[in-house]
Formats: sequence, structure tokens, C-alpha cells
Amino acid sequence: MDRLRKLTTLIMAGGRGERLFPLTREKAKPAVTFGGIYKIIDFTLSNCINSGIRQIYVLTQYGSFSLDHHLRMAWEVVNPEMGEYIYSIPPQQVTVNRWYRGTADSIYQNISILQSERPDYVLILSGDHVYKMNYMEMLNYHIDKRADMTAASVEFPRLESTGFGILHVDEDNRIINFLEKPKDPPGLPGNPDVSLANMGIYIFKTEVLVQEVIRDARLPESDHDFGKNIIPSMVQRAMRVYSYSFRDENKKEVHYWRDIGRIDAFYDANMDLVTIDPVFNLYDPDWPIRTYQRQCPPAKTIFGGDPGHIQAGLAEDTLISNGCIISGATVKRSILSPNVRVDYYAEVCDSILFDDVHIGARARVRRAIIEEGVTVPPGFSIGYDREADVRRFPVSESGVVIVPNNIDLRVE
Ligand code: ADQ
Repeated sequence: MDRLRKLTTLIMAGGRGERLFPLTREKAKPAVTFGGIYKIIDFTLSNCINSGIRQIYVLTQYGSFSLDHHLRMAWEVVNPEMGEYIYSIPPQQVTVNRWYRGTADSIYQNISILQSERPDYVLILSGDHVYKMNYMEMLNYHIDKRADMTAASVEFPRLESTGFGILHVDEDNRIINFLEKPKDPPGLPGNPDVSLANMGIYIFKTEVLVQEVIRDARLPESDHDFGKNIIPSMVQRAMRVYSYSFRDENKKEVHYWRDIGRIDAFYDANMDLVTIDPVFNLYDPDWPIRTYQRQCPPAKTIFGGDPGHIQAGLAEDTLISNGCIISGATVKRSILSPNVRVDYYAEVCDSILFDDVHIGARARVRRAIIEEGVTVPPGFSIGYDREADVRRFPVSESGVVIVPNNIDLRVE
């Protein structure tokens, strides 16, 4: 408990989220819906609460309204009278008159928080990851190592690691080399197919963090980014920078961590939830993921259709949120947010449907992400004709069709 009191947590939630466009065109990435009822930031915040952390600042910037709204609705769970808080703070424009230039700049511009709170340690988190982690174990490790900075790391398939910082450590787990997003990530010694990826989760000694972000702010050629500038520079100057091997709370052998900042990664991580025995288990009572859910009636399936032609409303390997009605339609391997309607003879598979989506009778939807409130007209088809899809919608690298809610599907 003592160690906890000496820790301040900052969640960086200020990125533009360009790689998740169009889902982030009006909202911050951490506020995007995930797993039917959650917002992406709920995973990081649940990790904090489950780790006993109750002093949290969320650093927001672009499209912060829906994130702020969600934080108010879902996360006013701490007790201010006990010195606990979850504050959402936009750029203060006090020390300098501009928005954040990079992740390190978002800390630099909020340095007064650290100067007034004077914690011993600062935990820095990203608001766009899905994983379960007890940060207290990482703090204990950081203290035991007498580290200036500790970065959490995870073994990741080498060929899928091009979007990450890659660590090279010695036998004591001290980081001796750091490459930010190399085109050809180096594998581990003895295991060339796997790289050690930086998870973007850092613990700093407060005075080191303050000194490093001030130093970086004065460098004109810097991008003011932890991965590009701060960590490589600290490693180069032989500071005590350690890697903490991530151990998740899933009680499985695979340590599940996903950065869902790209459409395909976002889609795949959602689909991980509908597998029969998911590696990432939402139903674990020992590590609850909390969120806010609006009031909706129970989900319902209906045996329905035209007279003489009725069929069961079926859902297979699917997450169905409250308020959904599947009426004489078939839904497979999909995620339905609250209040989705799927009408007679429609078929939905391998898809993610956000709140209030309505799939008309006989429509067919495959490998799609459909935004809040979209009505898919009766008989309409998405995900079956590549050329037609590309003409009308954004389509991801791996062919996932995104249907934004600013397109009217009734007009060709
Ligand atoms: P990236 O994935 O590129 O790499 P990015 O997602 O851009 O990092 O940013 C991390 C967090 O900071 C996000 O939560 C984002 O919202 C926030 N952020 C980004 N730009 C910001 C800005 N200008 N102002 C305020 N907040 C901002 C990082 C590391 C890699 C590591 C991956 C792991 O650099 O080494 O492997 O995270 O996901």
C-alpha cells in the first residue's frame, strides 16, 4: 500500500488515432467501442483499479468529448475523500501555447502535476491496448532493480513486430539496445521467429522522468516521443533502463496483449473474443473489466419470418449485448453492441456491429465493422463483392469493410 501511495499514473490518450480511421474521425481512439459494450480505455483503467491504483490522470486531446463523457459515466468509481481520482485533462496550454507534439511532450506539458504531487514513481500507460496486467508487480520489479526506467515487454511474432519498439536485453534484463519500429525486427537470440516488443508501458523514477522530458523538450530535432527519442537516448547514455517481462492475469500460457491502433488489429482482437475458448477471457471474476452500459431490455431471439416461412433467430459464437433482437435471422462469429436489430432471413457473419445498427430483412453482411446507428437496407449486401465494397466503403488491408455512419446506404 505504501508503494502505491508513492505512485502517480498518467494514461496517454491524446493521439489522433489515424491508423484507426474512420472509426476515430470524431472521437479519440480510447473511446472507440470494443467487445460490444466496452470502450478501449476500459481495459487499461480496469487494470489500474484491479491493481489497486486509484490516482490516475487521463491526458486527452483530439476528439476528447466522447472520451470525457465515457469517463464520467463509467469511471467515477473512486473516492475523492480518500485522495482517489481519475481526472481527464486536456492540454493546459500553460507552459507552452500549443497542442502535444508527441508522447513525451504530453508529459512535459503536464510536469506541474508531478511537481505538485511529488510521487516517487510515475506509471505511464497507453489508452489503446487490450490486456490484463497487474501493474504493482511491475512496480515492485522496478524498485528491486533500482531502475531509472522500466519498460514492459512481450514476446511477439517477429514478422508482426514492425510497428513496435524492439528491445535487446542482457541476462539481467537490462536494455542494451532499443530500435523504434525497425523494418526488419531482430529476433531473440536462440529464437529467431520471436522479437521482444515494447508494450508502451513505462515506470520512471519521478526525478528521472522530469529531467528526461525537460532535456528532450530542448532538443530541436526531437519528435518528443518516448519510443523514438527518450528510450533510445537513455539506453545510449547507459542509464538503468530495464525490461519487465509481461505476465498476464489470464491464467493461460499465452500472454495476451494487443495494440489495437490499426483497423486489422482492432478487428482481429474483437474476433479473438468470439472464439470458443478465448485466450482473452472477459468472464473472469478475478479480473473484472468494468464499463458503463445504458439501460436496455434483455437480448432476445425470435422465431419469425413471413407466414409459412418462419425460422429461428440464431446466434452462433457471438457476443450479444442487451437490447438486441435477432428475428428469424442468422448471426455467426460476430459482436453485437446494445440495441442491434437483425431482421428476417438476414445473415451476419464475422462482423462487428456497433450500437443501434439495424440490419434489414434478407441483407447479408460478412467481415464488416458497422458504425453506430447505421441502417443496412433490406436485401443489401456487404462483404461479398470486393469491387462494390471498395467503391462505397473504406476497406482495410486484409479486406475488412468499414461502414461509417455518415454514409446513407439507401442512396446508390
Ligand atoms: P505507437 O503505437 O506509435 O508506439 P502511439 O499509439 O502513437 O504509439 O502512442 C501511444 C499512446 O500515446 C497512445 O495511447 C496515444 O493515444 C498517445 N499519444 C500518441 N501521440 C500523442 C500525442 N501527440 N499527444 C498525446 N498523446 C499521444 C508506442 C511505442 C512503441 C511501442 C508501442 C506499443 O513508441 O515502441 O512498441 O507504443 O503499442
